[in-house]
Amino acid sequence: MQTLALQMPAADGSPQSAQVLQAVRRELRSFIAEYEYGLQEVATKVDILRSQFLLRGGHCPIEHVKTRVKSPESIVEKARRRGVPVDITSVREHILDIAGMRIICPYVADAYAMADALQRQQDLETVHVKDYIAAPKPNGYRSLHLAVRVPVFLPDRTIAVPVEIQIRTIAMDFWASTEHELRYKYAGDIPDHLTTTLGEVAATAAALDAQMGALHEEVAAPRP
Ligand code: 0O2
Repeated sequence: MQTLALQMPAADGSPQSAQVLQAVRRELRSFIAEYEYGLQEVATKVDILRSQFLLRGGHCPIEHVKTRVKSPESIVEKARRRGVPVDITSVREHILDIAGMRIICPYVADAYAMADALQRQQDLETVHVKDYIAAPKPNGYRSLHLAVRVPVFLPDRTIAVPVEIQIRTIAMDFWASTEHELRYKYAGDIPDHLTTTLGEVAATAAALDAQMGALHEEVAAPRP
C-alpha cells in the first residue's frame, strides 16, 4: 500500500485491472485528503489570529489568505524534477509543499509578525524557514516560506501533515504572480529582456515595501 505509485496504471479492460484502478483511486483520494485536513487545521489557526487582531481593534497583518493542494500531475512533476521516486512513501517524506497556504500581508513587518505568531504555536512543528525577503532569489523573488507539520487526528491515528506557508506582501505577491505567468508562458525559459524587466520591477516592489513600511510606522507612532 505504502509504495503505491502516484500515477494511474494503464487499464486493459479486465476485471483485475478495474479493481487495481479502483484501489489506486481510493489510495490517491485518501493521500490528498490528508493534505486537505492539514490545510484546514492551519487555516483555522490563521482565522483565529485574524479574528484576534480585529477584536483588539489594531492593525491586522493579514490582507488575505489562499490555499491549494497540488494536483497529482504537479506532485509527479516536482518529484521527478527533484529526483524523488514517484511513490507515496517517498513523496510524503520529501515533497513538503503538497499542501500550500499563502498569507498576503500589507507590510513586510506583518509578514515577520505572522511567521512569529505561527511559530509560537506549540503544536506546529517548524521543519524549515526560508527567508527570501532577507535574501531574495537571483530573479528578484521575495517571500517568507515556513515548512511546518501540523497534527491531524484521524479516527485511528494521528498524522503530522506537512504544509508550506508562504508569507509575503501585496507587492511581493503581485510580482510573483506575473513572474509565475511568464515562466508558464515561456515554459521556464523567460526571454532575457523580460528577465531584466522582472529584476527592475522586483527592485521597485522592494522600494515600495520599504517606503510603505516607513509610512505605516509613522501612522502608528504618537503624534509629536
Ligand atoms: P507552485 O505552482 O507555486 O506550487 P523547488 O525550488 O520548487 O524545486 P523548494 O525547496 O520547494 O524546491 O523551493 P522553494 O524555494 O521553497 O519554493 C517553493 C515554492 O515557492 C514554489 O512552488 C513557488 O510557489 C514559490 N517560488 C519559489 N521560487 C519562486 C520564483 O522564483 N517565482 C515564483 N513566482 N514563485 C516561486 P512550485 O512547486 O515551484 O510551484
